[in-house]
Amino acid sequence: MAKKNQTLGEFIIENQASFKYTSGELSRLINSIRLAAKVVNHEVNKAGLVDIIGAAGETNIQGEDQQKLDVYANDKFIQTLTNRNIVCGIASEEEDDFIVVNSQDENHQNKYVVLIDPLDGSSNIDVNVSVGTIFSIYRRVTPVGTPVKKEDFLQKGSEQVAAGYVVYGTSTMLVYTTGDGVNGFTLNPAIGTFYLSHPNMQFPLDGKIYSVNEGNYIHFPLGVKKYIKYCQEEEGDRPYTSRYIGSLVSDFHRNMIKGGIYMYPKSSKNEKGKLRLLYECNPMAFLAEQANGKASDGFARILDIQPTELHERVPFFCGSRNMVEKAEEFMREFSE
Ligand code: AHM
Ligand code: MG
Repeated sequence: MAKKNQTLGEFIIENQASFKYTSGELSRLINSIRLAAKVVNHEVNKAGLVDIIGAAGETNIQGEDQQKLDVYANDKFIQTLTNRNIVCGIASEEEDDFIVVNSQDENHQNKYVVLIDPLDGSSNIDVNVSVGTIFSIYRRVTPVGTPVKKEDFLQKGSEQVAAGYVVYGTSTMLVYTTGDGVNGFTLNPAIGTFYLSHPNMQFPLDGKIYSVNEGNYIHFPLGVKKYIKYCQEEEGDRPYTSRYIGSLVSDFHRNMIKGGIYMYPKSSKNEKGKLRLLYECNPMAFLAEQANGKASDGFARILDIQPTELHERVPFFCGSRNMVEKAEEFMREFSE
């Protein structure tokens, strides 16, 4: 039972027993993500400041080059997850291939693999706009005690045991699910603790916000063009409002709170859209469904797609259930 003002640490311990595999391993894993998120948050918040200090010559005295933040975030998440010896494999947007974690534990008992987008929307960093980390967790399918293989990562989204994101926004939040609803925790930066601030988050069934990069309009499939026109029509509660940050985590987070749809369709430029199935769409789709929303590729459920490649892309329609269903209706009717 979620209690307001509970810390994330307390929440994890209290809810461990309700999770179907209760070894404590998943709890330790989420704790590691919490730790890495705090470290990355600290660095993200200094973006810009480092430039100011740099201009005064201080970074040169240290002899350190400013590391790109997405590379920094990638290193921190991988380091934290491997140092604590709790996963058997990691896949990341920043790495071409998956990483086999060599457990120091002789019996090599780790059961979970993690897929991450360490800093999504990182083109927003330079302009002080919110970015996020996305994570997805599976139980391995190959035998425990052996090095992980590709098939441990290429599982359908419906097999996820946990997923979540961190949004580095006006405040920093960690939002996650273990398949029993979605809960959001806000970081109190003064003491470095996440508190449960948004228990049992739910997408409103309907919404009035549509989020899509309309700069790509002429390249979109006809169904998407027609749906966008529908959103703009003067009728009933329409026109809807257009809001697009260009940072999936932030657009999703806002839509979950206010009601809305996020779309990254395929286009004549990108046959499969832009977003990656394994560490962007699947975790967001799992969260959406757990929050009473919906996620689709325009025709079918995201979580049912059998992945074939680590970095494969997929068209993505996600958010308030009625809105996603309406977009699917247009996609079916005007499919070319
Ligand atoms: P990234 O992983 O390279 O940051 O790309 C993913 C991001 C999403 O967060 C965002 O919704 C989308 O790309 C924006 O793309 P575009 O600039 O094409 O609208
Ligand atoms: Mg990304």
